Amino acid sequence: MGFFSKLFNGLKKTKDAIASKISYLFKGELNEDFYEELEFALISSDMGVKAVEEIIAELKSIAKKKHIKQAEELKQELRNVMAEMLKDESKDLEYPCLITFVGVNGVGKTTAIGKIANMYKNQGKSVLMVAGDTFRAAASDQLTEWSKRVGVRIVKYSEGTDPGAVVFDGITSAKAKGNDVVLVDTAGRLQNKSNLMDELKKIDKIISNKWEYNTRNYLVIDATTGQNALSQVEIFNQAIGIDGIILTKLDGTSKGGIVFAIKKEYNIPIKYVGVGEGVDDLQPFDAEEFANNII
Ligand SMILES: Nc1nc2c(ncn2[C@@H]2O[C@H](COP(=O)(O)OP(=O)(O)OP(=O)(O)O)[C@@H](O)[C@H]2O)c(=O)[nH]1
Ligand SMILES: [Mg+2]
Repeated sequence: MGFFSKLFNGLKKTKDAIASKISYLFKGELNEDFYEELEFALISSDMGVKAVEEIIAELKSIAKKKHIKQAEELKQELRNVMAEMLKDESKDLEYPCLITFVGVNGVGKTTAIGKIANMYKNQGKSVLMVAGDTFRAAASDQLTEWSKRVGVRIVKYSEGTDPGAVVFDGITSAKAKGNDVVLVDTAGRLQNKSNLMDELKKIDKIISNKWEYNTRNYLVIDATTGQNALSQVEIFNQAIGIDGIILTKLDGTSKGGIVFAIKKEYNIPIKYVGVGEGVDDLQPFDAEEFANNII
């Protein structure tokens, strides 16, 4: 199955959830009841109040401007407004660059690194993985497996090593070898949350001191968590600043509407979406494609 059919299938639950709530609305005359029902339906699709209010206001203004009288004619406009809202306006990455992957445990950080390493490798970039999750021995084993599978270099140390030291050595090594892309894995769980944030801040500081090129902090979020995703964005963004979101496990949930809430509340672009466990099941996020798929 190709990625687009996978994305389509991956988003099927989200699409069905939204479609089942709104499709019957787009009939008949456009009036205040229509907007109210649409607002309610979208909010109950995990899109978040702010995003929905903006979408409704935008639709009203379009309807006025274009003299739209029938609800049906507004459906395509809804798709356009959604695509516009999700549009990524951040600058393209320049190389060399170092990307740090953060997120609570089990969301799919290590898997995302494997998939993204593969993507870069296929583009002809030289990639280095850095096993910054030293909390569990299995973590660096898992990343090592990916490095072998994809065929890229990895810097790793034994369990319990200071992750800052691993990152430091990773950077030194990447500079010596002239790598284009450095992908840093981090722990998702430590003794407690404040330990985790302290550790991430330390890693972030070492990176900003030692790596003078481009950096990005990508927060990996499991789409099945729904609204809880927002508090994860809040916490990690406050600790180290988040430049992009990777939304995984869209294949297993109807809660894909959360991308609107994240974009609207934090103005952080969605960079990648994951729709499965295979090496090709993660792709750059495309706002147009996403909006087409759910409307
Ligand atoms: N269905 C599905 N499963 C995924 C996706 N991404 C990751 N997974 C699975 O989720 C599980 C956890 O993935 P990891 O990459 O180990 O997550 P992590 O964030 O590194 O976890 P910790 O290192 O424990 O913090 C694995 O079984 C992955 O195969 C996805 O997009 N869809
Ligand atoms: Mg991991």
